Formats: sequence, structure tokens, C-alpha cells
Amino acid sequence: MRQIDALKSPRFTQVSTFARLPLCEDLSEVKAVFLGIPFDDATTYRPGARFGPMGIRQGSRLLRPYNQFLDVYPFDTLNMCDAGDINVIPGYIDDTFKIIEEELNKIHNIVPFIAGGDHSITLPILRAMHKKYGKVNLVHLDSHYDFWDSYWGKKYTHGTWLRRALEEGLLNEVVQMGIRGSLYSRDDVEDSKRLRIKSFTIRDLKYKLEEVKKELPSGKTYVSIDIDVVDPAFAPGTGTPEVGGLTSFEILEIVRSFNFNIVGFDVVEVSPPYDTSEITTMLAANILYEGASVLAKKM
Ligand SMILES: [Mn+2]
Repeated sequence: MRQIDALKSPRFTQVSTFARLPLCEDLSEVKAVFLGIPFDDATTYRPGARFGPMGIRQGSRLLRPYNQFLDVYPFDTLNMCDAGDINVIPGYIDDTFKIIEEELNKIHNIVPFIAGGDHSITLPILRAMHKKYGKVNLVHLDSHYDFWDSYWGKKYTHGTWLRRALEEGLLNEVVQMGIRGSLYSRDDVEDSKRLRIKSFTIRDLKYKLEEVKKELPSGKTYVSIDIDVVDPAFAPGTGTPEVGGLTSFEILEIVRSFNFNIVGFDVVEVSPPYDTSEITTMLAANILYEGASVLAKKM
């Protein structure tokens, strides 16, 4: 396995790739890739998620080869590599969405572990997933519903991607977890029922997590994690923080419990300019590590 030397290396200051994995060259034996999508022009509040991939790579330096809780060597099992960043076009959402979809269409039988970017990028990713697999399930961890119809009359933002994905018929079962914070209206709560989304609030996660876990889908599932599902005390570096969220331990445990077939996995809305002491980027890197570990465990 070609990456072992790099993983065992004590050169923790090297930041060029995720977890000091090799850059992807030959993809023939690769089962998973790390991929950055540095786009944040669909953000509505604090910007900076375009620096997410860079920050998450930096926050991943201390990741080591063996996951003791899942008893797996994720990077070895998946022969994982870092595919670099997709060349997005700042300021141009439509063009960027096309590029993201095209780039993802190029990888076959490889599970992408994606660092955003704001949450709008999940829509073109889901379009690519649909092209590959047909309708997939979505497990969405977020403090926000993200199914609003529009912001300032605009249909493509980081708060509307889920509504578009549903309208485009990309999704099968949708499970949301961690919803909280003040809302625009009571209609938001009703809309989750109308849209046939299983929405679980932060209270559901804190008070009856085992019951929520039973509602998770089986089969081909895409995982999208807005880092703001985690409390700002544990993940301050994000665009639209909501207090009263998950701890870093809780989110890692939730990811470890996933028992479906992961077809793709993103961690979005990590904004390093608002981070402190790399708390958020280290957490995001570890969430991706646990996701890769869950996938590797099933191999
Ligand atoms: Mn959010």
C-alpha cells in the first residue's frame, strides 16, 4: 500500500493533502477520495467557507492510520487519496454547479469525501449521485432545514439546495437531524411534513437518540453534514452558527453508528476565518475520517 509511509511519517506540519495522503494519480485501485470544493458565493451570512478545504486539510494533520473504535485502517482499506480541489468560479453559481457535476461524473466506483464550501454545493453533487445511482437517500445533519424556497427571490443559495434536490427528483428517503434555532415562521416546521422529510430536532437527538437512529435509511445513502449542527462552542468556524448544538463527541458517535451504504459524504460550511485554534477544522477532518472508517468497515 503506497500511502503507508506517508501516514506513518511524523511530519505533522505537512499540510498539502488531507491526512498527508498521496495526491490522486492512478485511480484504478482507489475506493475513496478526498475532494475540496472551495465555493462560498451562495452564503447568506458570514462568508469564508471557500477556505474550508484548505483549513480541513490543515486540521487533518494529526489523523493517524488506525481507528480504534471501529477497528479499521480506513485509508489503507480504501486506498484513499486526495484529489485536490474542484476549480470553481467565484461569483458564478450556475457555472460552478456545472463544473462540480461534471467533475464528479468523472469518478466511477469511488466514494467522494468532500470538504466544502457552503451548502449549495450539495445540489450539484446530488445531481451527479443521481446520474450514477438513481435516487439516493439523504442523511442530513444541520441546525437548519435548508429547504426554503428562495432567499431574496433567488433559488440557488446555501439555504435552498434541499428544496431544489427534492423538486428535481434526486432523492429517495430524507432524514434530517439536529434542527434548532429561531425560524422565519411556523410554516418551516409544517413544510418538513409537506415535503415528506423526516426531521429531527436537536432535542430529539439529545433526549431520544436511539429512537432517531432507528429511522435512518438503509441502502445507498449520501451524507451531508453542515458543521453548524455542532455547537458553536465546539465548531465556531462556520457561517450561520446556532447555539445549543451537538458536542464534538456526539457528532463523531452519530457518524460511527451509520450502518447504510455510503455513496458520498460531505462536510460543509467550515469557515476557517471564524475558527479559533483550528477547533472547527480539526473536527471536520475527524468527521470525514469517521465517515471513511464506516465505509472501510463495510468493505
Ligand atoms: Mn446550516
